[in-house]
Amino acid sequence: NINQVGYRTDAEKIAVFRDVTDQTEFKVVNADTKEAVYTGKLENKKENSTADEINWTGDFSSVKTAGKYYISCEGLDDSYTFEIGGKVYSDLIEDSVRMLYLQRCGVEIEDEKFGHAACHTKEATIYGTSDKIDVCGGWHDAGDYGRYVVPAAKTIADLLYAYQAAPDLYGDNTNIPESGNGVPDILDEARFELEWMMKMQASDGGAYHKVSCETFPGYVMPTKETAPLIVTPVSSTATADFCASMALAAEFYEKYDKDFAKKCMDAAEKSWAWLEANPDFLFTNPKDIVTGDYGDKTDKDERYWAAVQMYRATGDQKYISGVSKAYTGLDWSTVGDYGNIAILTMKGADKNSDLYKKAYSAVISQADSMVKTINDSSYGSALTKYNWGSNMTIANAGIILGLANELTGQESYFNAANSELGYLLGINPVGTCFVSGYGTVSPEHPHHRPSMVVGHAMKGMLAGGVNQNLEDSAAKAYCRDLPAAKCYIDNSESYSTNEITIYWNSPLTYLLSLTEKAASS
Ligand code: 9MR
Ligand code: ZN
Repeated sequence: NINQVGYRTDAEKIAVFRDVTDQTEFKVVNADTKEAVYTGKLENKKENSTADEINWTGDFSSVKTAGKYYISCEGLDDSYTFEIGGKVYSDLIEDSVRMLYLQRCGVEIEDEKFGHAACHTKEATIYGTSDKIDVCGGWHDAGDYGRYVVPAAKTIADLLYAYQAAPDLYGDNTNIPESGNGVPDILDEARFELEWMMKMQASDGGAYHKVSCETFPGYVMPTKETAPLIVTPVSSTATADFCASMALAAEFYEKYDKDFAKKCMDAAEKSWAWLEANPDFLFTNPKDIVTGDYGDKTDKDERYWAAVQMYRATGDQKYISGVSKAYTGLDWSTVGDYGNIAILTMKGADKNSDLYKKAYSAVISQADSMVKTINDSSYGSALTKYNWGSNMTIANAGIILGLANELTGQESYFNAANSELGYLLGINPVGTCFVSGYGTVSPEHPHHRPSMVVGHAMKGMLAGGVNQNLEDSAAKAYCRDLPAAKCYIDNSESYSTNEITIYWNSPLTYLLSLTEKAASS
């Protein structure tokens, strides 16, 4: 199993072998000339109990000449052909963001295959009232067309921090309507979501949790989902995430549009006031709206992120006066590490402050334990358990490792971050590159309504990936006899393994940013 999208010229290069009997060697073969350019040893024999395999690895890091290659090993099938090169991830980075354009709601989408007229343009009713508001805009969350503030905030954070990590990677010509306007397209794309989020702010400063219809639609294009839209009540998680996103955004748009930056900051302050006025807020989703829950047991980590982000935006200590510990998580439900990233990458951060030190040790201790797990795993995976959206968790681990590398300059963190990228792009027990349209074998039947209607997968979407809990009928049918790390099925009915979301794509973008930057420095 190889990284199907390719290896950077100077990076560590690993292939994983299974079904090895008495072989001890492998060869790297030039795909054009069929000449072996390198012979290496199979090493690191490991039993992988989650994949129920015995694996070996082959290290061919010393092959540094750009070109197309495959791996051959006597008695085994040849690997897929892969590339070694300086810019193997450029298209992937661009498409990982352009996918968000194709998820836009409320506006006409221009695309040869996935274009459509403006969808979801009617006003929405606020749950339990007859009040109507305009919440047009934003991205469809996933394979469904709901729009939810909590996962939106994760996506925004990933995009803006991806841009912060390596601004040079992001151009102004990725074929979105704003291309050529002098603002990097990734910021234009994020702004599209931010403007929608602003519409989700209630007059008291709180953020409504979500807008969707009462149930999920059939397998139709977004324009065909015409049931009434309902905005569900304010939640403290959505409000804190909103606050953090707006405070972060204010920083990035200052250079391009001062008025917009100010609007972001005003919205952030208003939501902060709501958080202060509602310290013990409990929220449960109305049960009669069966779309995505994005519920939570605690809002402490969201409040931590908001506090740190407000401090970073204003320099005012008052925001962090109540902070006593660093929280963790880059999930939609645990977001503490965004607070840690905010302080650790803040310009002029006081490295001796309690806040900085706690954030630093939270990140490094997670990274250290991830490195251990990755080194113990024959596929270089940071996970020992695979839940819904495991590919996001893998990408999130890569982000923590990339950050640890940035903070310490230690190569072991960089290699581990690259392992997570390798896992996502093909070095995994199911031999799949999890990004549609990339690599040799990738999702062709994602649970993504536009792709299902059009009849083939939109390009550049990261599937949720392996989920050992078998939470849909296709997974139950096709994966029931499989070992945990192989519970994935490229079937459009498998929403628990093969759906796509905006917040699974965005950590891939961020991970790519961090590793590209580290590779070039
Ligand atoms: O990503 C979410 C995952 O962590 C949860 O386990 C799962 C079940 O609650 O929901 C996932 O989110 C889905 C959301 O509820 C609706 N839109 C599609 C999302 C991805 O499957
Ligand atoms: Zn829509």
